[in-house]
Amino acid sequence: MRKGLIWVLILLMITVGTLAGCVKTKEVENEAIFTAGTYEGEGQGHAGVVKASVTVSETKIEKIDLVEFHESEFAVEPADQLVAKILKANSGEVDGIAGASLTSKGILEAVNAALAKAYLEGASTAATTEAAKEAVKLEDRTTDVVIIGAGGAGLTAAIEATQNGANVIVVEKMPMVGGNTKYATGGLNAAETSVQKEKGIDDTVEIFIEDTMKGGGNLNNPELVKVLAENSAGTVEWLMGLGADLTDIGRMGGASKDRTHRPTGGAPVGQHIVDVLYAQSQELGIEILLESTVVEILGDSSQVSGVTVETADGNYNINAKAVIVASGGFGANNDLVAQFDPALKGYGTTNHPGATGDVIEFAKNIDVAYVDMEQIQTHPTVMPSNNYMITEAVRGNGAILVNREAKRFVNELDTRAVVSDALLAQENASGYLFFDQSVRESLSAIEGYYKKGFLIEGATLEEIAGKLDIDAATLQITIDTYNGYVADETDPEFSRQSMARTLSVGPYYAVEVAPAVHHTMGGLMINTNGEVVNSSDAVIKGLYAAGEVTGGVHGNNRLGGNAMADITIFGRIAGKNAALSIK
Ligand code: MEZ
Repeated sequence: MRKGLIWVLILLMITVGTLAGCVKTKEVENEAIFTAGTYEGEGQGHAGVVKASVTVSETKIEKIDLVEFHESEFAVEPADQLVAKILKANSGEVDGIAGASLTSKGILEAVNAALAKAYLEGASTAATTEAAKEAVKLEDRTTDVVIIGAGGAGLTAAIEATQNGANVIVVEKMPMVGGNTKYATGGLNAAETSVQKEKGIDDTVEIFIEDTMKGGGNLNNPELVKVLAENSAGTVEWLMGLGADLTDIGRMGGASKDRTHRPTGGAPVGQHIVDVLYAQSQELGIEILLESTVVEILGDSSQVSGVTVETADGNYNINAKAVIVASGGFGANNDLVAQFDPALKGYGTTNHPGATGDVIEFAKNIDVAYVDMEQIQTHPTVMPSNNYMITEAVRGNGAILVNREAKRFVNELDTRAVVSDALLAQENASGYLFFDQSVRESLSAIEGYYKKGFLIEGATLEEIAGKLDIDAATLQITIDTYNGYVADETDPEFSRQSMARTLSVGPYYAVEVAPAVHHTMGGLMINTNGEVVNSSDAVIKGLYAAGEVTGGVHGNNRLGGNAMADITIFGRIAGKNAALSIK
């Protein structure tokens, strides 16, 4: 029944279509189309007015400055890409950047309003007509394994496949590697590691499995969860062998043991792991093609044979014996998110702009099976003002949540679904993440938030209560009560298990937080070998997948730290098996 509903939604999505057409545009060269000068134009972006100052010579758009731009930090990269695209096309008639549609709309409106003032009479239409779109066929290529996506899963798979003797090409639509992995902060979950043993943490693979199944509402595929837990320690060793620092350990929501591995001092894990994987891929000579979008998987529901790639210069096929899909989830595509979970329409997201679920489009001809597409997770502690995620590790290291009545309202380390719902039930559908100087000093990721100016600071509880406009006396009672629970090692109000430290050392800090879309748990159905299956439950020969593009590992709620484990563990499995399959 559920599968039927999913297919209706997928068909709907296919008809809506989310991919921008990538075609080569012909330019009008050496023909005067502008009156040289600098012109201004305005548009409406996601977060307000976008104003562009556009400088043109007689034949060319020379420079674009976004002189007014209020979009979030996550929109800066796509905005730069769009400006580069307009300059390259020498025209404002280009497609927006996937995943940043409203920001793109604002920029394009502003640039085109400026260009309208610059065009010589009649030239605008002439230029547009001349820029008639024309696909160019480039020369095809051949390799052993082609990997779609250069995020954490794709890079990991590329390394394993290469180390197992395959020639590999990685195809990435964004102008940089890393995907969502570069935003991961909290850490990577693993049980029975050498690092845990050194710290005397008594964890087991079985407890890791239990936590993951319970956290996912037992909707997870237990076989995949077993693979995740059993291979976690080995993968931590593998990453450390490549030079990763995973020697600090913390606790995330829904975990009953400290098993979230992260760099020394609690530094953000994602960019570090991307740097390690990228350096290794370069050392191995792996070819990574950026700004190259896969638009089709070649083959059918029984066997695949490569991919079709689109670039600004044209299209070509990469013929391959195996294809690994590691293209990530769809958290940045709110139209898709809302089709699967209408309650999330209009939500912000923690995802990078490329997380748009392109697999729905490029795999539509091979009848892949999808699982759990409607399972979409919100992360509870995201700043509503700019969609910046404040890592769960802050709570793991001792922070609490208070509402506008200055009271706690939830076990802060319950699963994300529970904490998100609790936040939404508060006044303004948000709350304050609250901690003291000792928590700040325990986690270096917090220094980043401090330097970015995200934290509200008060020397005393009274001062910070004033800044938050909440009742100081109630806040004092809340903190005293909580500190008592820490001392007693029991929280009779909310049954919080891990209370790392009391909140008693000023200054105190707070940041307003609310839920935003974080992880799409559904995706391609895979087996324990990382092979993709079709809608008749048969393996599609030569097709593998890993990471957030797959479904089944996390059930209805992914535990913090399990994404980094998922991408690296299943990335390794897919890479190795793809390479071995072609020998
Ligand atoms: O795995 C995650 O999503 C995670 C640990 C996020 C975070 O809060 O840092």
